[in-house]
Amino acid sequence: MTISQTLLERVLSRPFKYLDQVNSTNDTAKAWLAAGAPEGAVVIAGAQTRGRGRHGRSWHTPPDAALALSLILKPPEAFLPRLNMVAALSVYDLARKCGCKNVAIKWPNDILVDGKKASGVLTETVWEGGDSVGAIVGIGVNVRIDFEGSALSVTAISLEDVVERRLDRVQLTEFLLSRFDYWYRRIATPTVFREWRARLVTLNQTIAIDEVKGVAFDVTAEGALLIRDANGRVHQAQAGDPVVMTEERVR
Ligand code: BT5
Repeated sequence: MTISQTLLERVLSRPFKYLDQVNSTNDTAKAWLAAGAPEGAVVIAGAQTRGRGRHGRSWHTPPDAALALSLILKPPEAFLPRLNMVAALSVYDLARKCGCKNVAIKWPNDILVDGKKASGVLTETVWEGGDSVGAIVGIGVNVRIDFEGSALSVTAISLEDVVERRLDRVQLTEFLLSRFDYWYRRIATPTVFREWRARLVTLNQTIAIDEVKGVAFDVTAEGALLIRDANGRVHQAQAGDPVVMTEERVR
């Protein structure tokens, strides 16, 4: 079944816009924020033609095979770093709810199922004269994208591949947003950071990130990754893509 405005209206009790196709739900959400969207409003799309990842990368969202949505939020600035954590925790809960057993968060906010990426999060803050006027939390979840034969097949996975049954994207959307609200209500407490940290598969892995190689031994409360290199020096990564090293490659 495809998602529609009518089907979503039955389960969502928040302001939302459903569009069959957009360039990027983050861009539509930004425009809605500028036009006065209320906190918690969400843009949901059936497909994205120019879905975006971090650092200008692209995000693949073919029609009716994924969740692609962007929440509009206005948290106090101090809590902005926790939005990624809230999003990652919500998707983690969603994957578990679907029946996936082997779910983990790869720092900073990829959701891995059976070691492959099932979801990504792109949070963008909108600033006006040095103040944040809101943030857009974009979440993409692969539900039944067929990656076979594509370059992504090695690293990406869809939830239906894992649970081997048909999933209802309207129900998934409703559950994901309700878990988002659950964690977002706790954003001012230490719980969000603690629970996000507890689900990070990256901790204690030997990784390479940018020019640094070492053991990712912890994260800061703002979400930065702490890496200890072979000389005992500690490095901090704010963003990036950790690559897990085998012992061989470290030496
Ligand atoms: C992300 O970026 O993982 C953030 C993705 C956020 C997507 C959502 S969808 C709703 C909202 N609207 C948007 O326009 N974006 C957000 P990053 O960590 O940079 O990962 C991007 C990389 O993941 C790409 O370079 C590909 O290698 C890979 N990739 C692209 N599409 C994928 C997919 N559907 N599943 C798994 N991997 C994918």
